[in-house]
Amino acid sequence: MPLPLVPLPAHVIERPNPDVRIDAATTISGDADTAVLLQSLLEQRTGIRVPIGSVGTVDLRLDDTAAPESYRLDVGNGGIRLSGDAAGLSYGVHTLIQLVQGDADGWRVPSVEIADEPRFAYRGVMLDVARHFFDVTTVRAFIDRAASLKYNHLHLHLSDDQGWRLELHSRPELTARASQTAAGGAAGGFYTQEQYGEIVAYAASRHMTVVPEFDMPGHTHAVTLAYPEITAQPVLSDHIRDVAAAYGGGLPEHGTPYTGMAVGFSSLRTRDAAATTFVRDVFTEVATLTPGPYLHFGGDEALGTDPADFADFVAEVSHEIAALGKTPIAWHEAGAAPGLAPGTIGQYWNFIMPTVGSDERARAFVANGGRLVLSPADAIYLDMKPTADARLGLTWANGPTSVERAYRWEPSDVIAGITDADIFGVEAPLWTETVTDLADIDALVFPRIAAAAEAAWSPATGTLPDRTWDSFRARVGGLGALWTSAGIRFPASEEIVWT
Ligand code: TNX
Repeated sequence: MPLPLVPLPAHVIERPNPDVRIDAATTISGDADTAVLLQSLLEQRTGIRVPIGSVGTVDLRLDDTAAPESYRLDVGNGGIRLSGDAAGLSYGVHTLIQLVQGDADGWRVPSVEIADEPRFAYRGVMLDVARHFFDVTTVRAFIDRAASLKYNHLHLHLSDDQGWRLELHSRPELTARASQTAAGGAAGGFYTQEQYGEIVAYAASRHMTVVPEFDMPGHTHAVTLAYPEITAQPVLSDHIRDVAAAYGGGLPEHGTPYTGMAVGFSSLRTRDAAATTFVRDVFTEVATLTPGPYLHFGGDEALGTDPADFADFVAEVSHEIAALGKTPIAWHEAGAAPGLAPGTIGQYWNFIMPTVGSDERARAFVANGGRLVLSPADAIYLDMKPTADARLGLTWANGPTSVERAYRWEPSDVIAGITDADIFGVEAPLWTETVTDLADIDALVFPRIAAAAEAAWSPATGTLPDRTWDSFRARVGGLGALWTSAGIRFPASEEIVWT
């Protein structure tokens, strides 16, 4: 049985030494922040509140010479020693807690030596808070889940046709008029700036950077409620009518809240000076609220925008964001624009086998000095149904998407000509048309969020004996008790070998 470690560490040596017991005699010493994290995770898992002191059986050492996000964990000879940089230490704690096993005598940690560091610098999860709104408590819970799998970015999709979810003092009408509704007729909501600050700070305490997105020029129907003069009339294609017929929500009407699930009908009036001012206002303000280096401006599915207008607009927005001292990120469609700010990061959301020129658009970001975040929809869109009979989720991305499909893909194989150096990282998005609360989030994202974490963190497929689907389904299967103790209501997927 492989050790239940997910994502798989870069180097693991299992040793024949005796296990280390976690019991009333256990103590923690060293780096204070990580000690508190370990104490709370150990208590959640074992019920034992291990004291923090100056001499510990578990010693946590900050090592400023360690590679970014790396750690070393040494379990044996009666003690546990962990070292790394600040982020690495917290990842090491999450590895350690995965190793804690219950037995007839209590709790034990097997003797191992681990040296670990991430393959990719950017490891993201996305939460769509526009289709449904999630309160700060739920976002914190989502952050905890992601951090436990060594993700380091939280992309918040803060605006879409169904609502605008962040208070902006420069544009008060957005939340005053466009925040109170959501998909399916659910109640909406928005984050005050103080609440957004709480999310950013909580994420930072878990070594996660918040990446805020305002999606444009499409996905902007909510803006019609606040600033109708800068938005176009909805384009009612056959797709929009089909979605309305299949899922309800009616047809979008300019200036009226939209609660359906169709995409691609709304657009800013990109050539209007007032739209340019709007864009500058929203990104200038969100930049001041966001300590992280990235601002995401969407750019996907702008089917209601003329292609030439689209190209000029996304180029202009990317330069606005760069002028604010931030790195722009856009969905891959924006790669079609010739004038993007150099270094703009592209987020690829087409399939593992690219279609309709999406690979060409992705390569354009790299040619322009940027890198790619890979979110192949048929593998790691966490909103796809996991099985045909699942209560929640969509199926458009060749769905349903099994755990095996979420696992079996290799980042460097997706786009021809793209190598590890061009790949900034991997992000697993959760769109929330069908998702309303934390129980729904758990039901859809687990265990596929663990598969995406392994693509983002672990060495490439095939480079380690355990970097295989068979090993993964056994390793995840050993994490059920840990997840249950953390309050995660994960579905008992039949693809996983639960132990
Ligand atoms: C496509 S992929 C979208 C979202 C939807 C999602 C549903 C992409 C960048 N946009 O607007 O919510 O599909 O799976």
